[in-house]
Amino acid sequence: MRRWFRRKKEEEPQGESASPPPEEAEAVAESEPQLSGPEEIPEEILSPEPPEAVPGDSTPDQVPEPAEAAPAAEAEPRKGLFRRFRERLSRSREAIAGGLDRVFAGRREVDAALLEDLEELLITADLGVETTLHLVQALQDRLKRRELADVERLKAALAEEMLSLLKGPAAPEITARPRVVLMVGVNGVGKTTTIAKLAYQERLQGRTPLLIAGDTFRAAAAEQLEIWGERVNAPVIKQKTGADPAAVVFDGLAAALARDVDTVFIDTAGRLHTKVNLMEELKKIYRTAAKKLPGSPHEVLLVLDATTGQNALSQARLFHEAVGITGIILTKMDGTAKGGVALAVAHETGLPLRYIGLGEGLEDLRPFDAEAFVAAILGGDDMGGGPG
Ligand SMILES: Nc1nc2c(ncn2[C@@H]2O[C@H](COP(=O)(O)OP(=O)(O)OP(=O)(O)O)[C@@H](O)[C@H]2O)c(=O)[nH]1
Ligand SMILES: [Mg+2]
Repeated sequence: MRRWFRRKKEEEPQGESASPPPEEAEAVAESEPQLSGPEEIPEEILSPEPPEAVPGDSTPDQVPEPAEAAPAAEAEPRKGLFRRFRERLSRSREAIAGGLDRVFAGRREVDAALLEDLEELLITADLGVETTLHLVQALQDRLKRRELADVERLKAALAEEMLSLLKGPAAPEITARPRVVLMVGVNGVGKTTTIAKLAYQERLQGRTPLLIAGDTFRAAAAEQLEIWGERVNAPVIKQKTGADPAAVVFDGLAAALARDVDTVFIDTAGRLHTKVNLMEELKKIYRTAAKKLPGSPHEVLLVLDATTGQNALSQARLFHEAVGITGIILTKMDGTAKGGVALAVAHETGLPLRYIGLGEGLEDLRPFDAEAFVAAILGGDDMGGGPG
C-alpha cells in the first residue's frame, strides 16, 4: 500500500495539481447509480463502528458546550500546552512508553531477541506491520553497525527513526484568497467539529472564515454546522436537506467572494448515499469548486479517527484515490491507546499529518508537531517539559 500512495503522491503533487477526477467516472456513476465506483468499498471502511462515541446521528444539541474560556489557548504558555498535550496522549504513551519499559525491564544488552519483542510491542500499539517492520529493520541495521550499546541507545534510536517517519513536508504556503479547504472523511470521524476548531483558529488569528454546509445528506448536519458557526462567529452557507452538495458549494463560494472572506471550509457528508456514491459526490464537489474558483480547493484535508486504528489506512487510500488528499487530521487522539496509528498513517500514506484532535472543545486541535508527538508517546512520566 505504501508504494501505491507514494506513486499517487508523485503523480499528484499538492494543491491545485491534485487533478480533478476524470469526467468518465461521473458518467459511469450516473448511468449505474447502484455501483459503488471503480472498486467495491467495504461497508466497514465507510461506516466504521465508532468505538468510543456514537456520533453518526449527532443532532445539533450534541454540539458540546464550550468547556473552557475561549482565549485561554493563546494565553497559555507553551510549556503548559505541552503538558496538556502529553496528558491527552497519556493512553498512547502508556501503550508505547509503558510497553517499552516492560520489554526493556531487566535487560541491558540489545540483541535480536529484544528487537523481536520490540517488534511485537509496536504492532500491538497500532503502528501496523509495515511501519513496525520498517522501524525494526532500521534498528537492526544500527545493531549491526554496533550503534546500540544499551537499551537507552535503543530507545533514542527508536525516537530518531520515528521522527524521520513523521517529518513530512511543511504545510503548503497558500496565498490564495479565499483559501478553500475541503474537509472529507467517513461519518463520525470529526469533520464538522474540526472545521469549527479550524475556523476558531482563523478567528484567533484575525482572519474571517466562512463555512459551507456540504453535508446535505444527514438531516441535522447543516444545523450542527450552524451552531458551530454562531459559536465561532462565522457565516454558514446552507441549503435544505437533500439538496445537491455541489450546488451548495457553488453558492457558498459565490458568497465567500461577495463577502471577501479569508478562508472557506467545506463540510461534507461522511456517509454513503443510497443512490449516488460518496466518492463520486466528493469528486463533483471538487470539480464544482475548481470551476467556480480556479485553483480551489487549495487543500483537501482528510479527517481520520485515531480510535479506528489500522482501518484509517484503508480510508486514506480510498479518499486519496478519489480527490487527492493534501493533508491528514487525526482526531480523537485523546483517550485512545491507538495513537501509534499516526506513525502508520504518515509512513504508509506519505501524506503530511497536519493536525491532531485532542478533545471535543474548540481549542482541542493542535498543529501536528513530530518532535512533541514522539516525546509524548515515548517519554516516561518523569519527563518534565519536552520540546516546547
Ligand atoms: N474526544 C474527541 N472527540 C472528538 C474529537 N473530534 C471530534 N470528536 C467528537 O466526535 C463526534 C463526531 O464529530 P463530528 O464532527 O460530528 O463528525 P463528522 O465527521 O462531522 O460526522 P458526520 O457528519 O456524521 O459524518 C462528536 O461527538 C465530536 O465531539 C476529538 O479530537 N476528540
Ligand atoms: Mg459532520
